[in-house]
Amino acid sequence: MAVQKVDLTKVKPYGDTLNDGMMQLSFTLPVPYGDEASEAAKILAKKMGLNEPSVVYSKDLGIGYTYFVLYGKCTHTVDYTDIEVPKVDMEFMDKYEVEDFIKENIKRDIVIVGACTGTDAHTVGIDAIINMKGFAGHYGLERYKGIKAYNLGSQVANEDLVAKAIELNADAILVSQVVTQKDVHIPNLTELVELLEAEGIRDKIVLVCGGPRLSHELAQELGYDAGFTTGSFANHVATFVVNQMVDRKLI
Ligand code: B12
Repeated sequence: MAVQKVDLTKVKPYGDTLNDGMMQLSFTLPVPYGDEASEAAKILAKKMGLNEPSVVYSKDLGIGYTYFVLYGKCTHTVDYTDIEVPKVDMEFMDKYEVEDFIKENIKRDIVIVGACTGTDAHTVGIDAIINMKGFAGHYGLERYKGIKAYNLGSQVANEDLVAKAIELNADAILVSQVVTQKDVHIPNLTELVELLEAEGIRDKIVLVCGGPRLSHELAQELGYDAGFTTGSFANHVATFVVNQMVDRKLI
């Protein structure tokens, strides 16, 4: 049987056969559980461009709310060949290459301070990057020779992070933001940039943020040097930091 070729200029979801458009959605509507609720879900799906919508599961959430799982055939396509995603575009070194790079090009220990800031209590992301044991087989920055890494934990106020960075004469600040509900991360990330500018140290520091719903593009828009997201490890951010230090003559 000949394999059907994918037209990357007109990509659409795949279920059973190529280009059938099949998608699964899950969502909640603020209406009481029942036939009318399912009908409302299907009407909504049609308006979203899903043909033949079918509610395959619905659950009464109580007090006038219903949860749905719905299948439908997407009528839209995407031109994949036209997509450009801004990202940190560099050859990433591994831990040992970063250590050699520091020894040869910076010739001193570098200081990195990190925290999950604002009201955000998610420590696991920043721990994955900084803590000794690292994440998914990638050691964290604490284990790197030539890097003195300080993890301040979560729910750290921007003022405290800046004070610690000044106290330690930090070369780089790493910020983690995991909660993005109601865009709560935007004013928080912006405030840090403003505080660093007010202290006159923004230009002397490599400033990086990261988190599952952050992007390099957003980070740059907010005044950060880079943004890292899901799938990033300590060696990625370490490569970026040491290169920035050399390129911007921060050594
Ligand atoms: C564990 C967890 C918790 C734990 C956190 C414990 C802890 N010590 O961290 C607890 C139970 C406390 C918790 C609480 C809450 N949580 Co929670 N939580 C999670 C969960 C299940 C896993 C997060 C995690 O640990 N991921 C693993 C790490 C390794 O991944 P990561 O953070 O993405 O980090 C990687 C990259 O993003 C990147 N990275 C991250 N930071 C940085 C920083 C830098 C500098 C760099 C370079 C890279 C980088 O590198 C990491 C490694 O690759 C997620 C759902 C999920 N499955 O993701 C929800 C989730 C994050 N939580 C969520 C919510 C809503 C909450 C609460 C608000 C719930 C509530 N109503 O109380 C509270 C928040 C409290 C607060 N004040 O922050 C939502 C966030 C939704 C949103 N868009 O904002 C999620 C997505 C669940 C959901 N689907 O609704 N949570």
